[in-house]
Parts: sequence; C-alpha cells; structure tokens
Amino acid sequence: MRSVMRALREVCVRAHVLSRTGVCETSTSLRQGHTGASNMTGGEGGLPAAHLDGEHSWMCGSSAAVLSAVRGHVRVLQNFISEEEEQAFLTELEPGLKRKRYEWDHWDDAIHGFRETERLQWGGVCAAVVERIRAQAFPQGCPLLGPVHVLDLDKTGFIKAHVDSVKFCGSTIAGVSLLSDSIMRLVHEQNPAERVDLLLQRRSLYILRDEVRFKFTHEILKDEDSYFSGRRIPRLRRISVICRNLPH
Ligand SMILES: O=C(O)CCC(=O)C(=O)O
Repeated sequence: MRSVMRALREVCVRAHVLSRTGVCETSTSLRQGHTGASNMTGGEGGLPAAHLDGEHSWMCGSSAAVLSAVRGHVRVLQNFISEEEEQAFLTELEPGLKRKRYEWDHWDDAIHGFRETERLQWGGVCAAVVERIRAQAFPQGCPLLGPVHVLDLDKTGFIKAHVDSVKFCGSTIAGVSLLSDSIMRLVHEQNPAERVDLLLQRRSLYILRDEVRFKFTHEILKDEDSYFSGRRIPRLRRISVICRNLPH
C-alpha cells in the first residue's frame, strides 16, 4: 500500500510553470465558437486563434492542426456516471478523505491544495463503475494498476502542467470527475503555443492515451483561470477517480 502511494506521488515528475493565459480565455461566446473555427484573438497576450472541435464540443484548441493531432488520443464521455453513482463514490470516499488535510506543498510543486487516497476494494455500485471505466479505457487483458487513485482538489487547488512518469504510468489514464466541472489543458511540450482545452463536466469520464500522455503536458486549471472557449466554468472542489494501466 505504501509503495503504491509513493509511486503515485512520483507521477508528477516534470512540472512546468506555464503562462496562465490560455487559449480559450477570451470572451467570445460559446455559440460563436460552435459555428466552427472562431476568430478568437488573444487580447493583450496576442494568443493564437482558438478552434472548437466540430465533432467534439468538449474540446477546443489553438489550431486545427493540434486538434487533429490529439483527436484519436483523447476522449471525454459526458454523463458517464449517474447522480446516484456519484453519490455512492462520495459516501464511500468522504469518511477517509475527511480524516486527511489538504496539502499545499507537494514535494515536486505540481499539485496544490489536494488530498489523496487509493483504493483496491470497492462497494458494489462503485466497483461496477470502476469496471465500466476500465472496460471503456483499456483493451481486454491489458495489465492494469490495481489500486484506483483518488485525488481530492480543494476549490482553490489545482494541478500544474506536468507529464506523467513513464516509469510508473502506462499509455493510458482514465478519470471520472466528481462534484465539479473543470478544464484540463494539454500543452505540446516542444511547441507550447499548441494547446488544447478539454471541458471535463461533472460526472464525465476522460481518457488520455499515447502521444497525448507523453508529448503534451496536462493540468487542471485553477478556478480563476477556468474558462472554456470564453465561457466561465466555475471550479469547485473536485474529486477525480483515476484508473491507469501499467507501463510496458
Ligand atoms: O485529477 C485528474 O483528473 C488529473 C490527475 C493527473 O493529472 C494525473 O494523475 O497525472
């Protein structure tokens, strides 16, 4: 148990401090964005134009090229769990989480305002959801990390841009978001102007695979930076339930 927790702590090994100004933070209306590539200019920061993915309303990026680069490697399934299933997770997790304090000084400075746990055994409703996440995200027979990682971000907490450790993480990460909508931002490591924002609605499942895992950083934006294509997305306390596969 201890060693799994240590390994998960080492997940966030390459934290990058990125500009807080994001691709979707201007005030263009969502409707305008949905008409296709919008003409969002970045205001003072001179940001590149932002594009909403025509097919996936939960994804927007700095260019059509970056959207097509990530398209096959990212999925967000809205309403993946029901309100009752969300409540079952909270009932199971809250007593243990409440005994912990939010931490503000992660050793590698990647996560702020969080508490975490991991769990191998789940009660009936949650066990069924975990099975559903795994069936959706991983091919049959794929070696999985047994314990599920649970990350509880305070309303003022956030996850800075990082690339997960290839030593501890496999090709895929799949997470369900409880309690709050949020924005996950992906930034190309070699070309930081290339960015994609994912709208992770409460009770959605996101799946990141392959290139997106290792060529892009990912982060969860803090409340004051939480905009999707110009639309304010309030970031409340958020709990993520995260399944991973093992590295090759
Ligand atoms: O909370 C989340 O969904 C993201 C977690 C994360 O960034 C990670 O585990 O590498």
